[in-house]
Amino acid sequence: MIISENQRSSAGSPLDLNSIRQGLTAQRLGTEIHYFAEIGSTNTYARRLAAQGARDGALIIADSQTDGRGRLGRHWVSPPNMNLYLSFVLRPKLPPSRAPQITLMAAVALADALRSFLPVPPAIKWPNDITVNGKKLAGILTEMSCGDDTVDFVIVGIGINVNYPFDLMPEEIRQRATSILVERQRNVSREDLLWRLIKDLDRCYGELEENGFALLASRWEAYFGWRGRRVRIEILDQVLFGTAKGIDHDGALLLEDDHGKLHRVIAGDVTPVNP
Ligand code: BT5
Repeated sequence: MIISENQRSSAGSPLDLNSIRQGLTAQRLGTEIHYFAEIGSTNTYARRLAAQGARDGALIIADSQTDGRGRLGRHWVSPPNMNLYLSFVLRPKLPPSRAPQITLMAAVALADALRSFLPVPPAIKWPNDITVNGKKLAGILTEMSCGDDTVDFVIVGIGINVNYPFDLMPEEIRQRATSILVERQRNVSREDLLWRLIKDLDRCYGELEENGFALLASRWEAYFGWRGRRVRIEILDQVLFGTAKGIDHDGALLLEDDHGKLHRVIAGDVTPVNP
């Protein structure tokens, strides 16, 4: 990415990881931290580290990304020193069929962490966006590697717009994106938010393994703003319309079509439509 002088001079300072390490009480997450001032993509690096045997909970974090990735080959805009770009290597003790629950667990943890930094509660947009007032504040990219009956590793990549001023957002995202700064009208400490996120994700990850998905699913539903709303779902080149009913125990979105038939949607892009 080419950064204009304007963007450079407006950027904040690099993350202070020592202050994060000092207060960290998480049992698994963040016990190994790899920091980069700039990287291609923290997810790509995390995959490589995981393939080389990185431990459960290893954290890769960067102050900017030159090739930040979204789903389906999309791009994640990642300017320096104002946002958070990070990936965790997880090695959950779950069968591969339950691995998709990791994305939903991460969304609950992320929404929990963001709550106290925002003037209004965040919402989850299935499956992987955190929105505020209908605009995208954060995204999650989960990538996994599974054996026949075990999950080898899951990479949970998270991008959060923190102190990202509206006028520095490129045209491609400006109308649909927001940041904590835009919502609160003042900067927040990225270190405080990161520390909080590591704690909340560590807690939710433990809950998923120990108590199963049911409780997390109900918390997910509480953040899901579109239950009962008419939505449009794009699945590759197919488009489906219907009413969002929530999620099932595997984390699939339940969609009731216009004939009353229930569909389980396991991947796709959802947008609300007016009734
Ligand atoms: C996502 O994809 O929302 C997942 C984003 C995950 C990014 C993190 S950053 C750390 C880690 N390392 C990586 O390389 N990735 C992860 P998706 O649902 O496909 O959304 C992508 C779309 O969101 C783009 O096509 C844009 O429309 C929009 N977008 C891109 N950058 C954005 C930003 N900074 N803020 C809000 N929206 C953005």
